[in-house]
Amino acid sequence: MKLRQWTTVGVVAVATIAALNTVPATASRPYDPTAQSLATLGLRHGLHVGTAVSIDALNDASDPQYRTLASSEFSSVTAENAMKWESLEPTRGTYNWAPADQLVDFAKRNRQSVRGHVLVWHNQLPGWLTSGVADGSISKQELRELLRKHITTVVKRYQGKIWQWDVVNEAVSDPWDTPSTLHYKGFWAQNLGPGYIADAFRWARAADPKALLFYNDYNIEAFGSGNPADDKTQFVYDMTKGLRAQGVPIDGVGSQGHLGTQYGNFDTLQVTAALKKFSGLGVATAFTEVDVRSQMTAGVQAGNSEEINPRLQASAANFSVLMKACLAVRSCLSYTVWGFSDRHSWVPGWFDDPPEGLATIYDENYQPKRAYQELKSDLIFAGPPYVLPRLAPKPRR
Ligand code: 9MR
Repeated sequence: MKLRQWTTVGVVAVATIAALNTVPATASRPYDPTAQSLATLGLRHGLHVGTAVSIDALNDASDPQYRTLASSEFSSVTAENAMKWESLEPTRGTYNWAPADQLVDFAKRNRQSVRGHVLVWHNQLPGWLTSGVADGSISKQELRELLRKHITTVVKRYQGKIWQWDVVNEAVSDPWDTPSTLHYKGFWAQNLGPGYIADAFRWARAADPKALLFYNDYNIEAFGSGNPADDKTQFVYDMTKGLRAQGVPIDGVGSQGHLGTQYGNFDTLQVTAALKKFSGLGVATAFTEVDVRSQMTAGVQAGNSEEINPRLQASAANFSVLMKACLAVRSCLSYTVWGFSDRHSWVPGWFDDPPEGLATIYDENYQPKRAYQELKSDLIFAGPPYVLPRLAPKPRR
């Protein structure tokens, strides 16, 4: 890795550390880091702490706390759905920019960075596109051109306003898919072949020379067997290495971080090792969609604390593992939660057999949970020599 390709985003951090060290610790009002937001505490390390934002929740006049917390606790925002293709172009040729524009304006007003999500994904595609391909009225050649046009249009519209783009999302299969040998899966790979990945990054770069371009996926928090046939992290690592070797402008790998307390998850050192290994390729890293769900047993639903407490504690521990690993690795630029309150989380609507929930850092009444406090503690207690300001790569040409 050539050092000049990296810039430090520590200037803010150094300034903030200086500010923290000289904070008005007056006798009447001693400085209290626990009273600071996650955003402020993160920026001590040059780290952005972000959240996915639901535009519906943002616009709900009866839910003002959502807006308050979204604007005050986080230094980065991601559109939970508003920048997906089906939201942007529900009718062929007619873009509905309003919700995505609103998110970008919200971020600007609150001095937040924006993670753009998502340019190429096999889910939440417009019906006209998938049915056109299915009935043969859209040819493969036309499909490729439609993808190029979509990426170019969206990236150009927000050029200069997006810090990190999730260019390609979830391109790789899981061990439970058929065939179980890991492979490039889904609509785009099936119709265009895996070459669409390199194309997408090149088209995104042509449309915005400065945004950091990310590949984003789940279940890549730590390495497993090291065999790309069954270790998704290794598969994504090899893919990234290959793309870099071909000169494809991929600047980062986003690890979503959707965890569950019922699984055997990872310890901080395993996750740290994975982030370090990815940084060895010269790419930035980030946690992009963190949440830690739990099974909502009858006992949990009945309010049984013996069942609730271990879940909240395990959830907090998993949030913390990812945060500590991120802090420990200078390439880890941001830590984004996928919604911040159990009032607005994709989990209960998605996992219903058995039901799951309790996945975020605030409860349904916007009370901070243990997970929130642990993230805060991690940010407060971190510092040199092990936790240093972030290092961001220069966008690759
Ligand atoms: O949180 C999103 C939810 O509101 C949508 O219904 C769902 C549709 O697939 O997508 C959710 O967000 C996903 C994200 O875009 C990509 N990674 C997985 C997230 C959770 O499913």
